[in-house]
Amino acid sequence: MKLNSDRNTGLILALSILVGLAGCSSGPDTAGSSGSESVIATSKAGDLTVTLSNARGTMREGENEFTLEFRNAGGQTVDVGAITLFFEMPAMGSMPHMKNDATLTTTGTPGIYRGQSRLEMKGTWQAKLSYKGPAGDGQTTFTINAK
Ligand SMILES: [Cu+2]
Repeated sequence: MKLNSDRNTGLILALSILVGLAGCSSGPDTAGSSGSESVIATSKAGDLTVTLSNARGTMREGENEFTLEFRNAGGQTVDVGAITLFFEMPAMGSMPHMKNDATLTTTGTPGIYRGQSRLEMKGTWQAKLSYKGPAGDGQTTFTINAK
C-alpha cells in the first residue's frame, strides 16, 4: 500500500534525525538542536528556513557562539554544503565599514552547524549568508542587534 510505505519512510527519517541528535550530544549544554536554545533570527533562503540561535537568544559585542539550522517546509534539516557567513556594519561617521567573518563547523546532524564570530561592537549588523551544495545555491540576510 502506497500510504503505508510513505508513512514508514517518514518514521525512519524522524528516527534517524533523533539518532543523529543523540549522537552529537555529549552533555546537557551541548548545542546541535535549537530545542535548548533561543532563536536570534530566522530568514528564508529559497524553500529553506534558516534559523540562528544560541543559549542567550542574542548576539553580543565580543565572542559569540551560535547554531545555524537549515530546514525544509516539512521541518526536516537539509544539508546545504559549503556556507559563507559574515557580519557587516556600514560606515558610521568616523567609524569605518566593519566586516566580521564567522567560522562554521558541521555537527552530527546534516543541516545543523555550529558557528563562532567575534563582533567588534554593539549595534545593528547585517548577517550575510550564502551556501552552495546539494540543496543548490542560496543566500539570505539576517538583521542582528548585538547587545
Ligand atoms: Cu559600527
